[in-house]
Amino acid sequence: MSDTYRNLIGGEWVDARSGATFTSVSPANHDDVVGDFPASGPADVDAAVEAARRAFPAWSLMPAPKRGEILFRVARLLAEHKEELSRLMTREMGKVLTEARGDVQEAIDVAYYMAGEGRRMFGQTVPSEMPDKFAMAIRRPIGVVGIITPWNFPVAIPGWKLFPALICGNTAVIKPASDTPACMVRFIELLAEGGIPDGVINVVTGSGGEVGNAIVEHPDVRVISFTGHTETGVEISTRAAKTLKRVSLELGGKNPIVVWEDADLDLVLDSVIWSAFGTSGQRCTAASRLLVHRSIHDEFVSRLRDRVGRLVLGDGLEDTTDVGPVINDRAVEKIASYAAIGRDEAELVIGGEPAREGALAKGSFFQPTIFANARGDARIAQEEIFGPVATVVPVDSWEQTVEIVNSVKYGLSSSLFTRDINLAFRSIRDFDTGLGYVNHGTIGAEAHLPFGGTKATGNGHREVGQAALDFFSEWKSVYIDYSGKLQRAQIDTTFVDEG
Ligand code: UN1
Repeated sequence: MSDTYRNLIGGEWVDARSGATFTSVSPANHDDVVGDFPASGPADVDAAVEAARRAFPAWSLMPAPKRGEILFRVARLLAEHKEELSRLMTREMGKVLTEARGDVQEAIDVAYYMAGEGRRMFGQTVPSEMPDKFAMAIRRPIGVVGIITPWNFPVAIPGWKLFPALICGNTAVIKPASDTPACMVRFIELLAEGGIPDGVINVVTGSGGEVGNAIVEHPDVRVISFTGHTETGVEISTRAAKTLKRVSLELGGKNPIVVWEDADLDLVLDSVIWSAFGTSGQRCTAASRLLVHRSIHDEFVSRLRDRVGRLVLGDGLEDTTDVGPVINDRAVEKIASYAAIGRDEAELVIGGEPAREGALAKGSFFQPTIFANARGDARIAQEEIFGPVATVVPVDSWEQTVEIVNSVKYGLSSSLFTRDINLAFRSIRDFDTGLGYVNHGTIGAEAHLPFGGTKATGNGHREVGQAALDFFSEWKSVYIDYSGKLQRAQIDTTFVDEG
């Protein structure tokens, strides 16, 4: 059964001005059409930005604790609808139901965290260098923010971006990935039901070229927050520079799990399966490189082959499924092309092909795949594949391990399995990534610590936690002089060294 969905502009659910539509289909079964959505364009974006601009004064002047109360209500509503949203997510983008529930939970966690910020949102008060003068820095809302989100976390990531933006007093125009518009529309319906006023959040569905670019180039949009491919991030940053926007980019990863010779292999195997094949490997944080001490490489590979061979591919709504589909057939082709490259570069241990047996033929599936005995500089060990493919690279020394960990262009997540406390601390110091794990895989970041990476993973910003408040607010430093006379900073003070 397919449904017709609309854009949300200024509190009204409306079609695209052009009347054009596109469809979203389930990656587990392409015959299952999830819905029809507006194929919007720049005119729709203009209307959405105008609505957000009009809603800004009232929303930004509402006391932040009141905005927080609305977010608490939103959090509770999301929790009540968790199962429904999770099922829609699995249907629309494929991840298994347990993981879809985790995705919705992540948005709930951020909603609660940011709701609480309504009563904190700490600024800074510092002593002035002058007598009878007060000094502080406060956070101010910025204005209309543009949010462009990916399909792999279709509820969590919109929540990561929207909730801090809203608690800081901004209004938003948001565009979902073309593969997951239903998740976005349903999520936003719940936010509206929770009491977010008309015009504070506006949703425009459509392509990156038509809708994304119009948001990025709009002169009244002051901030862009984007998660997606590195090339798109560079393009967005370049376009946004013309209107001097603040831009936060969360881009690719090529995340290593390092397995040292003293590691607990049972724990490693559980963690590798979860980190490499969860969400069919389609997380920015997925473990796609397994740097394994040569002394245990062969044992590790053989045990991993057994575990991977038992993974059941299928529709994520079925309890028996371990690994769902990938997002679409273009993804299957891209992963297959990397598998072909991998066959020349390394030893194929298991998988390596699209999966088309039985019911799988109706969807976009790829076999969980392991390559072994690869070099650290192989393309499959350097480039982001974004699918259920992990490459094992044997390592001999700690120095070589650090070099290989840091040899990729990305720097999102890294993990080390060892019982050696000294190596554990060295990994935290020396692995050049924004997230570091010890005796835990590369996925599973929590909502209240900064999320993001180094190098080509982004442009230096961090999401969620306190860091998100810094991104979505403007500092204003305030000086109140109650001396009643002219006091010149840096001039009228006597410094200790001057007697
Ligand atoms: C992403 O893949 O872009 O740590 C986000 C994790 C999740 C978030 C992933 N909490 O894997």
